[in-house]
Amino acid sequence: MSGRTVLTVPELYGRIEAILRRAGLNAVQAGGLARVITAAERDACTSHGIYRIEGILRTIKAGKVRPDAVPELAPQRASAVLAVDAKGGFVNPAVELGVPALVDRARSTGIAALVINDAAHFSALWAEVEAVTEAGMAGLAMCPSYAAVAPAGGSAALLGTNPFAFGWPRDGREPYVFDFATSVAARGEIELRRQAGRPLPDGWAVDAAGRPTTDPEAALAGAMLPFGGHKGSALATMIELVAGIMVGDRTSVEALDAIGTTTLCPTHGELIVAFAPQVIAAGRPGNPFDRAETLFDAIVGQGARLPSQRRFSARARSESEGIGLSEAQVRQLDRFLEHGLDSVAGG
Ligand code: NDP
Ligand code: PYC
Repeated sequence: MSGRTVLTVPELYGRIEAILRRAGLNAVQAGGLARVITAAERDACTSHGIYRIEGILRTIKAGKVRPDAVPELAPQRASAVLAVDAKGGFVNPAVELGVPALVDRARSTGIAALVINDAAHFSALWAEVEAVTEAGMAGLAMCPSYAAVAPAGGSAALLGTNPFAFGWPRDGREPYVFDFATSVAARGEIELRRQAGRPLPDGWAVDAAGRPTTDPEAALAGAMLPFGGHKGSALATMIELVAGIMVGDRTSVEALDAIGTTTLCPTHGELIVAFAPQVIAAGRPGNPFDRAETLFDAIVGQGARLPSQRRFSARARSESEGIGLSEAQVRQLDRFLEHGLDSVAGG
């Protein structure tokens, strides 16, 4: 890989964690963030990898996140509902604290929900559902973001890009996992295209006047569109309801009002649900895990690929060959480490 620097996964983690510590995050925050950013870069999910560090540093500099927060498992809300108060810090340490308690509970109740409140958010959700599948359970995760998406038939930003992820465990194999924005693409994808000077495909966005646009700049000033028209719009609305209003936290409109910009990480809640299939299917014919394998075989047997296969292949490649960074990426990471919060605008 000429012109590229290749780092092992632990080397990249070490660099990212050092940058975040230099920027003032405590060990709990820096560790949780460095793990999820490294994992995204390892899995070739560039829209939520090291590209996000600049926004994180700007969010810290703007005082919109608590760099010293230590999340707490809050008092139980109901037998199957657990809650973690992220205390205004980033969501990732709160997820790391809450998921082990969640799967423990679901093992006896069959289904349990983890509510996370008051969390700054920037990350992909597959990490959450993969952690649930590692305990042999199925998982769902969702959260609002900030108002950036027009509802189907509308023309102004109201809904978030609201990600939705699901995972199902597979014995001795990578889990079945999908994870996507309910907008036609993640906003990070539009920002990456703006930086690369690449137009958007038709149907992704409207400009500030509500006209269709393929210009990333105009799209960022206007509104993105939901995927699948009214279907994505309804799913995004459901996420506002159950992972915003129902968990007693901000909707995407409220999250945007609170930070005043889409260039910093919003603070809101997240909902993670764990299902123990063997408990839920108890007494019914067939083993749910074996039956799931029959379904996956039938999908792949038609020549279709399972979601996350690209990601798991990238993971295997990164683990054996390392992660390649461009010269510009290496320069940027060096600058972040040397100058800390002085390396980014705002404040
Ligand atoms: P993509 O459209 O890139 O991918 C969506 C999912 O579909 C992935 O699981 C992907 O697997 C799978 N997939 C893609 N192509 C195929 C195919 N041909 N056959 C089968 N499966 C396929 O995701 P988005 O751009 O919508 O979202 C990217 C990320 O952004 C997500 O991780 C999401 O959590 C995150 N996000 C976070 C937000 C936040 O507020 N924190 C807001 C919005 C998005 P694979 O990866 O293997 O290709
Ligand atoms: O990519 O849409 C996105 C996003 C919003 C907040 C974090 N990621």
